[in-house]
Amino acid sequence: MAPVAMAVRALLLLAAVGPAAALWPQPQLQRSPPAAARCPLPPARFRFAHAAGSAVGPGCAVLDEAFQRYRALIFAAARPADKLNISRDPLLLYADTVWGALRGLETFSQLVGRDENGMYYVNETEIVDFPRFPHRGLLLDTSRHYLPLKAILETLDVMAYNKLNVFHWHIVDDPSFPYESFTFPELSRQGAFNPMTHVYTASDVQTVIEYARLRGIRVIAEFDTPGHTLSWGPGAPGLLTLCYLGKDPSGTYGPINPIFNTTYQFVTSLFQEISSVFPDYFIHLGGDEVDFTCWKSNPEILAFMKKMGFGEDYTKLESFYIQRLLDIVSSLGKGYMVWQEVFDNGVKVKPDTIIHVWKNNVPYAEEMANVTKAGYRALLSAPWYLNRISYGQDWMAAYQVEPLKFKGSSKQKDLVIGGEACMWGEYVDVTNLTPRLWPRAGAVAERLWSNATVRNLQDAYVRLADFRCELLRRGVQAEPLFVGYCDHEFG
Ligand code: CP6
Repeated sequence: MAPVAMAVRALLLLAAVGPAAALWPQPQLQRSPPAAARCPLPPARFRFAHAAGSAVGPGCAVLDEAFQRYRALIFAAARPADKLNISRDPLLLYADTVWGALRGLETFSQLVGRDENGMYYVNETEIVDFPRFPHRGLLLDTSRHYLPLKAILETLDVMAYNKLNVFHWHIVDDPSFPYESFTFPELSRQGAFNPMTHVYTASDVQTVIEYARLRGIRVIAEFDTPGHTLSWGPGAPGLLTLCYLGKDPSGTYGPINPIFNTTYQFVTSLFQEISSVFPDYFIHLGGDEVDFTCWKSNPEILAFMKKMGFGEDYTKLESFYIQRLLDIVSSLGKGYMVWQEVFDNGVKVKPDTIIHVWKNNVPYAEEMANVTKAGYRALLSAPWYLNRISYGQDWMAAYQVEPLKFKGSSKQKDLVIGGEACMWGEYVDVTNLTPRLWPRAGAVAERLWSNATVRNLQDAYVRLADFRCELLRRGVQAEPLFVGYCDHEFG
């Protein structure tokens, strides 16, 4: 009997200071005194400022612009008549880096509430926070459907609200090549759905990179080869393998042709450009789902297989290509990420390579164990395919994943750098991207940010439903988790 009564008292205590601010993702430590002071935040008087002795002052674009953004977000509906003559001790935010300060500003913005009279306030709260994993990504696919620049930028905003910090840009694939290359302009001229309207110009790409940087988000571009490259064909004659029907070319094409020197000259020039355009140390080189049927049909490839002593083993040919590609990209001073097949096929990769685990044919935990046992860094996506939807609350399955639940030493666990939610584009374009992503990607974001012990579904439900209302308030068309309503009215 006693514990029940105590639990109720505890609930009442919380109620007495108003609803505890629901934060998403949950910080590592959040503490309010039993009778937390309520600090009013009159919009007209509120200022973000650099503390005395801070290593960063005005003139740092990352913080100056973040101050403006968060002021607008917090006081979105502020009336000019709001005035209150109360001066308070400053609220303090300490961070080791400007990127940490950005995360702290996001948390602060989520702490701000509004009372019945429309007054803004924060309750006295102490928060200590840091991410559990350094790589918290989201993959967008702009090849199956073109996503307008504006949709990408808006997604970057919401990523920052969720403390996600890596935008994995799966920019080209079989159906279209929207990346405008200055070295090979024919690629998008002939490979984009529409070379005038459905392309990312050099300026668009710079806009994405800078917009992301200002929000503490890295941009990792993926140029997936040797498979998933059909759209490259028209703009790069001779690059793809010609498939045969018996003795004659069938008129269709397969993966990149790995047997010609011209192929390697082409990829060298293309990746030279990519390494200079995308400042991140890592490039994602793909390497997944290579279909061997076309290679098997081509007599020149058969002759090459024989000459190289590969027998019937086409993974050897695949590895031959990937190995050369990796060496090219290394020589450009870049690190690389690859899909798990590259590791599964035994390709020799640099020790700092990130292996991206995506397959579900074998339990992904086994793959995480194997990759880390071999000493490579692992990135998890297998349980986080947000493009897949089903009836019901499928965010819960994504939420319940434990990335470190596999057989292995603590040294192995240290090699897990995080994960990525994937939004493959076969059935997704600008019309349904946002509601399919949010708040579902938030489940992945919290798993990657918060402590491993934060996994109570009921608690997460309440906070995520609340966060989803906050997303609506911020103008994001996030879908509902379940039955309910938001306090604010939306058109
Ligand atoms: N495109 C590319 C895809 C997928 C992959 N690579 C994919 C495979 C299976 C599912 C979803 C996406 N569409 N280039 C695999 C990494 Cl279920």
